[in-house]
Order: sequence, then C-alpha cells, then structure tokens
Amino acid sequence: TFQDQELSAAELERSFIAIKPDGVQRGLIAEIIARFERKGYKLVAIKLVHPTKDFAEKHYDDLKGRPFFNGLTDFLSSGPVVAMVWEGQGVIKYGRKLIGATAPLASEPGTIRGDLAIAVGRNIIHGSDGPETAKDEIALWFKPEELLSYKKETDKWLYE
Ligand code: IDP
Ligand code: MG
Repeated sequence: TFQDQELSAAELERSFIAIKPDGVQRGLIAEIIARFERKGYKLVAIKLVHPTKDFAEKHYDDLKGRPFFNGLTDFLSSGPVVAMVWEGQGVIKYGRKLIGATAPLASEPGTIRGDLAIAVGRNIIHGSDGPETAKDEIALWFKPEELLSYKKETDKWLYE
C-alpha cells in the first residue's frame, strides 16, 4: 500500500560521493550535501577521512599511468575528505549530472563543479561513474556495517 510500500531495487541504487580536500577547506560541505539531499537522495553513510597516499592510489587505480596521477593522489591525500554513500533511483548517473563535467569550466552552471570550482585538479567532488565502480568504491571506503538502511517518511512523497 501507499503507507508501507517496499523500496524497489531502483530506489536502493547507491553511489560513492566524496567531497575532496579542496571542498572541505573551502567550507563547501553543507552546500554540496544540500544539493544531494534536496534532490531527494538518501544519505546512508558518511565519515570524515584523511586518506593516505596509498589509499588515494587505490581509489584512483584506473588512472594509474596518467601524467596527473601523482599530483592527483598527492592532492586527495592532502587533507580530510568527506566520504559518503547516497541512495536513490538513478543516483549514480544523476549524481554525475549534479556534479557536472570533470573540468569545471566545461561544467554547466547549476552543477556543483560549474557553480563552485574552476580548475580540473581542484574540482571539489568525486562521484562514482557507473554501477561497477560504485560497488568497488563503496567497498573500498566503507565497512558493510557503516552503511545504514532506513526508511524516511518522505520516501512516499518521492516515489510513486
Ligand atoms: P571524474 O572525477 O569527473 O570522474 P576522472 O576522469 O575520473 O574524472 O578523473 C579523476 C580526477 O582526476 C578528476 O576529478 C580530476 O580531479 C583529475 N583529473 C582528471 N583529468 C585531469 C587532467 O587532465 N589534469 C589534472 N587533473 C585531472
Ligand atoms: Mg572518475
């Protein structure tokens, strides 16, 4: 029924989203979280982490060999990061839309990077780019017990 509907598989889709050290230093944590929250996505895990260089290299494993890899992993491990898992229908793909293009100057206004950043190496936020990377990144950053499944009263006003 409307009152006690089960969440569908689509509504349980999850993405790994991280506010990088520049976003934390610039005081953009609340601003970024608010955009995912207002869309209707559900926060199911969050913590402040200072990643090691080794951990940053694991996170960006697919970019090993790129000329910016060393600078990128130095940067990710340069300070606290807000690591999060957001849940909801289409959150992986739509999360990338909320974030904007990799290069902030190519990001549309209205996106997080478009509104809040300039340089590609200081683009303030990370988001999983597909179901497989989402699964891998969530497993890398979080223990299973750190992910919370819960109902919100507003779920029934977000999904039909
Ligand atoms: P994404 O963060 O939009 O998924 P990726 O291609 O996965 O972009 O690259 C990961 C991160 O590496 C980017 O967010 C950006 O910070 C950095 N990066 C990507 N391309 C370049 C580049 O050409 N120069 C410097 N940094 C880059
Ligand atoms: Mg990426």
